[in-house]
Amino acid sequence: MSKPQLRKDFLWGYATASYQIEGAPHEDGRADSIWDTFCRIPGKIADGTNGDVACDSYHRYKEDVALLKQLGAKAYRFSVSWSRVIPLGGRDDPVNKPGLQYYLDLIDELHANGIVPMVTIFHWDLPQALYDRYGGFLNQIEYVQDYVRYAKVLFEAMGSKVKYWITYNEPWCSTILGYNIGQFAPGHTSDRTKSSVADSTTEPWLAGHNILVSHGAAVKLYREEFKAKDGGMIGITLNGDWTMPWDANDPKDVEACERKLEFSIAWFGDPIYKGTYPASMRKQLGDRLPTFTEEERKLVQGSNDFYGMNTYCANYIKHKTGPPAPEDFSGNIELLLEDKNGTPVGPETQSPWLRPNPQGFRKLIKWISDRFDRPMIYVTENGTSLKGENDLSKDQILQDDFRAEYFRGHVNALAEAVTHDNVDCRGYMAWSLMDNFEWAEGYETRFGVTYVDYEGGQQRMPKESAKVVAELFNTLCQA
Ligand code: GBH
Repeated sequence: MSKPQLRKDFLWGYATASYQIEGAPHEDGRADSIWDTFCRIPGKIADGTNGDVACDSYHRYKEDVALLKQLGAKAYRFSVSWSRVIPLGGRDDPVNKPGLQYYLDLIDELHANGIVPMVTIFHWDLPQALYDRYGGFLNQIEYVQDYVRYAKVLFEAMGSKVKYWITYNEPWCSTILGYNIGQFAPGHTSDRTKSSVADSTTEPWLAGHNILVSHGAAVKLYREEFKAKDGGMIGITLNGDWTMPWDANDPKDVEACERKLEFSIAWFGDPIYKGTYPASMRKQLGDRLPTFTEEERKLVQGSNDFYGMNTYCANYIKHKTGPPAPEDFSGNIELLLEDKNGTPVGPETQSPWLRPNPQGFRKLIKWISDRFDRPMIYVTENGTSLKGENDLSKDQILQDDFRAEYFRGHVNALAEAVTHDNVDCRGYMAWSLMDNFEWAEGYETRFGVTYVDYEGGQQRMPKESAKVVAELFNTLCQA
């Protein structure tokens, strides 16, 4: 068998997201997003923090770009804060020039340093004004038009300089964590101890549907008015992790694994690649899952130029007996970290949900490739936290062998999938360029290949893993 390798022009680099790094929430006219307001509610963020300062990247983007260059990155995936560009968010609301300028400057700085920008249009930080005005995602008529106009502002301003567009980061998180469990903004859940509004049994499915339609509408606009002259590609980024049966000898656990992948990935992927929701979801959710009108289907089906893949870990899956709970969102399964024999799915990290499993990565990328008929794939996030990292001294943090080993395992698994499993993968963005605001976990959990000294003047210091990532790609991308 030939040696695993990657294309010579393979695009590798690092990812971040606006609310997690920028800070400056009220500078130059930016208005609140749903994450600014969510962080103010006591108890929502583990360490009581927020993104008010984060990595101060609004003021330090030149340092960020210098860092990328130092690390040898070929690309940088960042996201745009909608409420920085259009503070009130809506299609008739004014564009905030200085806010937009920040991203234009960042893009120019990237180009000046030979780094390819990959722009995520939406990474969870919906303008608060749109939530207040009409409930955000839940109002299709208003939301789709507002999203498309926002996207248009970006295409017009940056289109000539951006070849990679991502409409949404992980709609599963915005919908399930935001509208079912309530762990993420805007915190909707049927659990009345956590939220006084909302219905977990219907809202996530409606929100997901409207997100898909708005994605399709933005792609249509891009293809009709920008693609020919700007020559870029546009796609969506979906998250999902590999599944393995809790009891490999129980066909019901094996089936449950497939169902779980459908509930997390094919929920969005099937409409885009096949034009319908997965049968397993229709069966369990009935008409709580919206149906595509012919017009909606035309917008959504075929709307990916590439598939953006985010994944971190794997899970063992055990089928549940008895009917699914009405608020169930995973296909009536239990998600477990050990199998029947007590074998852990991977070593512990700082994130309770994250157990690294490199071979699971290889199987998952093949599953995605097979299910969606071999799309061009860009891995848009992959990375790990490290148990207790935040409690270590700076010198110890810089020696992050566990993270380095994670990247060795995953990047090699990727090269195997490309070389032996007929997967068409063109790029890989590690999560993350630097430690940053880890949402509901605050700053306790670090995901960076670069240490950020939040208290010591925001110094950025590359960890061992940053060196390893560069070595891996420099070795693999020679073909
Ligand atoms: C990504 O999501 C995000 O895009 C990125 O912003 C973030 O910093 C990064 O991961 C690291 O977390 O607690 O059992 O409900 C990753 C996908 C899916 C991971 C939901 C956490 C929570 C599972 N996420 N999951 S649970």
